[in-house]
Amino acid sequence: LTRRPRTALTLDKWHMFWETQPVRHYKDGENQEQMEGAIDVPQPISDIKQEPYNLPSNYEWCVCDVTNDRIMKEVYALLSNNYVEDDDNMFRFDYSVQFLRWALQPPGYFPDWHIGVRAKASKKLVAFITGIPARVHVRGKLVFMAEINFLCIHKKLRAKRLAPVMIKEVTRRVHLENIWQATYTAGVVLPVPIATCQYWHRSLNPKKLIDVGFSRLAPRMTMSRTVKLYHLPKETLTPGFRAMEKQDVPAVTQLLQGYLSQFVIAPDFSEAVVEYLLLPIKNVVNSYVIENPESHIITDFCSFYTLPSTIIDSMNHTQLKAAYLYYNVATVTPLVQLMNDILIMAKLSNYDVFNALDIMHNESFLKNLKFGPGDGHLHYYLYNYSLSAPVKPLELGLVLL
Ligand code: NHW
Repeated sequence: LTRRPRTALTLDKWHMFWETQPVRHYKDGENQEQMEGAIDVPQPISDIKQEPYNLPSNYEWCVCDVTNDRIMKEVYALLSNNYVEDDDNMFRFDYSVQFLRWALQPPGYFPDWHIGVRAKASKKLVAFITGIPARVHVRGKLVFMAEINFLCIHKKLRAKRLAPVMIKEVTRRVHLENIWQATYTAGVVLPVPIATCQYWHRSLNPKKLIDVGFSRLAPRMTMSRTVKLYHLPKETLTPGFRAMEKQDVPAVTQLLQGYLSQFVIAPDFSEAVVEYLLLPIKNVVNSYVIENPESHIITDFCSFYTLPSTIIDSMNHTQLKAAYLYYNVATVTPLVQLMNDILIMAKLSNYDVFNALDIMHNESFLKNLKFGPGDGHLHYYLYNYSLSAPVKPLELGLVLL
C-alpha cells in the first residue's frame, strides 16, 4: 500500500462534487509545475445540454427577475435569513434589495443567470445562485468570465447535495453564452484557492462593536480610551476631496485601468462598467475623487460598498452597519491619507466598522490606520483556469461583492 505523501495542501477531505469539475485538485500536487490557462477546451454550443438539470422531484427552477419588487422581497427574505454567517453564528450578511439589484445588473447581464429554486407545492423560494458577466485580466490575458455569487440554500434543505446541482445549472447557462471560465470567493476551503486573503476591521463605533460582541476591549484599555483611540476628524483632510460625479467617469476609468494593470488578476473596466459600478448610490456604493483645486485634474479615487450584517442575538442592536473597501487609486495623494479620508466619510455617515482585505496595496496602510486583523479568511477561486503559481493577496486586483 503506498500512501500519497501529504503536503500542506493535501487535505484528506474527499470532494465528491468538486473532484468532477475543471478546477485544480489537491492531488495535482503543489510542487508539480502547473500549466497556465483553460483546463477544459470550449465545447461547441450545440453540444451543451439544452434542458436544465434535474432537481429533486418536489422542486423546480425559476428565474428571479430582479426588477420585480415581489420577487426581490422573496430573494431578500431567503438571503437575510439563510446567507453567510460568521463562524460563531453571531452575524449574518444582510444585503439590501437595492444592493442586490445593483450587483446583479451590470452592463450586459443575463437575466437567466439569476437562478432560483422553488418548492413545487408552495412555490416558496428555497435556494438561489447568480452569475454576472465580467472581463478579467489574468496575468495580462483578457478572459471573459462569470462571477458567481449569492449561492444560498434554505437552512432546512442543507446537506442534501442541492448545491452541486445549482452549480452545474449556472455553469450550463454560462456555457450557453459561450463563456467557459468563472471566478468566485468563499469563506470555505474548496479545491483549490488561487489566493487566501484576510479581512481587517477598523472600528468606527467601538462602543457598539464591543456591546454586540464584534470586538473586545483590549487588555488594559477602558471604553473611554478605546473611543478616543478610534476618534476621527469631523472633516476630510485632502483639498479637493469630493464625491465622484458622472463627469468623472472617463478620468476614473483611466486611473483604474492604469493602476489595475499591475495585478495578476484584475477586472477590465470599461467606462460603461465604471459608470455602473462606481457612481455613488446611497447606501450601496460610495466613491470619491480628489480633484486638484487648480488644474481640476482628477488625481486619486477611492470607494467602498455598504453591506450591513444582522446581529443575530443582541438585546440592544439589530444591525451592524459595515463599509467594505472597494477600488482605490492613489497617484498623487499618499494612499494612507486617502484611506484616512474615506474612513472619515464612513464615520460621518454613521458606519460602525470599515472592512478591508489585504489585497492590492492595502497592507501599506492597514496597521497605520488602526485596522486589526479579523479571524475570517476569504479564498479566491477560478473555474476552468489553472494558474502556474499561486497568487499572493497583494497580487490580486479584483474585489467581488
Ligand atoms: S460564498 C457563499 C456561499 N453561501 C453560503 O455560505 C450561505 C450559507 N450556506 C448555504 O447556503 C459566495 C449552503 O451551505 C451552501 C452549500 C449553498 C453554501 N461554494 O448541497 P450540499 C458564493 O456564492 C460544496 C462552492 O449538500 P449545502 C460563491 C461542498 O464542498 N461549493 O451543501 C459560490 C460540497 O461539495 P464536495 C460549495 O451546505 C460559488 C457540496 O457543495 C460551497 O446544503 C459556487 C455540498 O452540497 C461554496 N460556498 O449547500 C461555485 N459550499 O465536492 C461556482 C459548499 O466538497 C463555480 N460547497 O462534496 C463556477 C460556476 C460557473 C462556471 C462557468 C464556466
